Amino acid sequence: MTIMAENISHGTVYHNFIDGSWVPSVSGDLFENRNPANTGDLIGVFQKSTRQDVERAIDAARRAYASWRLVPAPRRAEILFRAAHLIADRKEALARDMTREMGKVLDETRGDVQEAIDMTYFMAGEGRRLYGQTVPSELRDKFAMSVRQPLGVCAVITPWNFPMAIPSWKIVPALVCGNTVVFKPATLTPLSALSFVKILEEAGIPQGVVNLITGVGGEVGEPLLSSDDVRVVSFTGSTAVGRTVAQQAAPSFKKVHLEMGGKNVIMIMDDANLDLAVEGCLWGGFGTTGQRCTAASRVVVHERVYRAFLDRFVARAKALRVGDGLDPATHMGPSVSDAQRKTVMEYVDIGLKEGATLVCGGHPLGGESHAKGFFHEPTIFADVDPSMRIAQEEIFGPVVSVIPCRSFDEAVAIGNGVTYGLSASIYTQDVNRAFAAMRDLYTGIFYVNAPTIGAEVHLPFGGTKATGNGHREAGTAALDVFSEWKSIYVDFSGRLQRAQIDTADL
Ligand code: UN1
Repeated sequence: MTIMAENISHGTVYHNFIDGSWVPSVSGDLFENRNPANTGDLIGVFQKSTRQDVERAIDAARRAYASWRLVPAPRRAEILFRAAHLIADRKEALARDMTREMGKVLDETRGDVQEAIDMTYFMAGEGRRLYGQTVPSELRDKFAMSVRQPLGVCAVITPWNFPMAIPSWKIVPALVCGNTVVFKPATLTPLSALSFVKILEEAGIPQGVVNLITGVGGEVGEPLLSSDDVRVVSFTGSTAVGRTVAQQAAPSFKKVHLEMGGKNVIMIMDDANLDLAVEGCLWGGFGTTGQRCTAASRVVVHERVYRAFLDRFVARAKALRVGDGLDPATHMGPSVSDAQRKTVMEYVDIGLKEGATLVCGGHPLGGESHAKGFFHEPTIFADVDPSMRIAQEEIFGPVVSVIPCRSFDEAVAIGNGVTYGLSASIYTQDVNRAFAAMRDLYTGIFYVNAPTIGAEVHLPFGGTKATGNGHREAGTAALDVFSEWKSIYVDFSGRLQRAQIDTADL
């Protein structure tokens, strides 16, 4: 069966991918995916899957694991290298689909696809490494080593804001380590997920090794989380859902990797290059319409440069053009959905009620040019108190809170004073301050003279506190999520040697 089932009057119907075939859900139910910049533009119609579909996918992945784990890792990696080539060949088309699907501007969707290419090449390289250790034994004629072993079926649950990059961060390391995958993408971005899986299929991934199930969170997620056959769950999304994932996965003792919310801070010191800081705050705050877990939604500014910074920041934010991400003149696209934009509007109300000063934006955009999408003005609140909800809670939209501070120490305290710990940054010319901040901000990612976004695939990605549960994805750290250690001792002495006891034998 082909990837596209049929072209019916209301759009192209796309299928699930189970056990090497593109198949409809047993439910016969479908859901629509529409362009958030123009809701008249139907991207496609996707399967609203049920427990039964998920169980079939898990079963296929469980069976495929028996042979995939024995494929030599360098051979597994060859398939991944081919996949990386294919993504690179199709980069422009994939980026255009992604902009239509979730709204961010083309430059950014090209970056998203590039991140998937980078990750796939990087992890394919790991196929010839996957290093373990060989260490001396404490006993004579005995060899000691540790090797990475796969775990089995991995459930991959991904968000809509990085529709190809984040799936690649999870699926590719899972595969190179020898696991099999059941992939449940966000309901808002099934097409990018499907294109990624289609490329893996074309690159030669064997039947059942990667399975894709589209559908609504609870219905598809619950059976994935409760199944004894699923051994790893890797989830990126909100902290509230992450908590549920951890709870549902606990009874079957799955390895759970959670990558959740952020309330990231840019700290601007009185010696900062202000023009550079303004550029960083625009990109960090309004890039991806503020819909990144790494978004710079708080800016803490030293009182000596507060006014000068704020004036320039507001002037530049007011000049940002909001519109369809496919239009090269657009700086910022829409919110991904009506619900997401409503959340933004609610937080604008909350900020006003809390007494923050609205200095830029604050309204949804309508009118002829914006009527068909979920557009909202870039919004800046000034004179924000660090305890306000707009300075504490993740908004996931184009809203930045600017907070004055009197000293470096106060900036660090405000920076750390949230429940999240993903990314933070400082703008300063003072190397001493830069190093102190690097050490003292309790986050998983830190930048100097750059905004809070822009992580590269070969370094660990993740956060502390309510952002994560101790794991990191990307970099070789991702291998620790998708493999576990086995320590192996080979005694070639021909006699019983007792560790810790036969110590006299030098
Ligand atoms: C996310 O915000 O969910 O560092 C991921 C960045 C991107 C990845 C962001 N490379 O902003």
